[in-house]
Amino acid sequence: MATWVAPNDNGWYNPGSQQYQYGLNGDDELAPTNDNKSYILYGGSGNDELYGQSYDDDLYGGNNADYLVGDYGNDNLFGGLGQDTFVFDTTLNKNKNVDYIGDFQSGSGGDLIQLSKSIFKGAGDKNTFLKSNKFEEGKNATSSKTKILYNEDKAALYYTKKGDEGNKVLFATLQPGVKLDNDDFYIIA
Ligand SMILES: [Ca+2]
Ligand SMILES: [Ca+2]
Ligand SMILES: [Ca+2]
Repeated sequence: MATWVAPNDNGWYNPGSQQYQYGLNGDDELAPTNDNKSYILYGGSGNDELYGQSYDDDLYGGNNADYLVGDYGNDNLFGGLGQDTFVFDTTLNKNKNVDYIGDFQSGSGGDLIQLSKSIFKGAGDKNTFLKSNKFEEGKNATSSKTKILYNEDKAALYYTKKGDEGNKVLFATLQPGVKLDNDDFYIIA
C-alpha cells in the first residue's frame, strides 16, 4: 500500500495519489487530487481538513475540531474528539452516495452537519441553521415543509424535496442510538 505522512507539522499538503495519508499533530489539510481510488485519510491531532474524492473513502479527523468532506461515494467519516464538521455537497444517490458518520455528537458544543443548499434545495438560506419546521424525526415526513427527515430507529438521514408528498432520498447513516435535532444542521452555499 502506498502510505504518505505529512513532512512537517502544520500546512497544506497535496500528496496526490497516495492512498493512505496521515497528518501529524498540527493543523493539516489532506486533499488528494487524483480521483481514481478510495483514500484513507487520518488527520491526527489539530484542526484538520480532510477531503475525499469520488470513490468510497475513510476519513478520520482525530482530536480537535476537524472538517471532513467525503465528496461522492459511500464514505466512512469519523470526526474523533472535538467539534467536528461533516460536509454534504455532492449529488444525492441512495445507493452510491450515502456516508456513514460513526461518532456524531449532537447538540450544543457537539458536531455539525453542513448541507449545501444547491443539493438540499429548500433547506434554507446559506449560513443559517436548519429551521425547526424543516426537520422531522420519524419514519415518514408528516409536513410538506420537511426537508430533512431523520429515522432515529435506523439512524438514517433523508432529504425529502416535498416533505410528506415527496420521495425521500437516503444520504447518511449514523451510529445507532444517536438523536438529532434541527440545530445539528447548518446550510452552506
Ligand atoms: Ca493534524
Ligand atoms: Ca468519497
Ligand atoms: Ca475531531
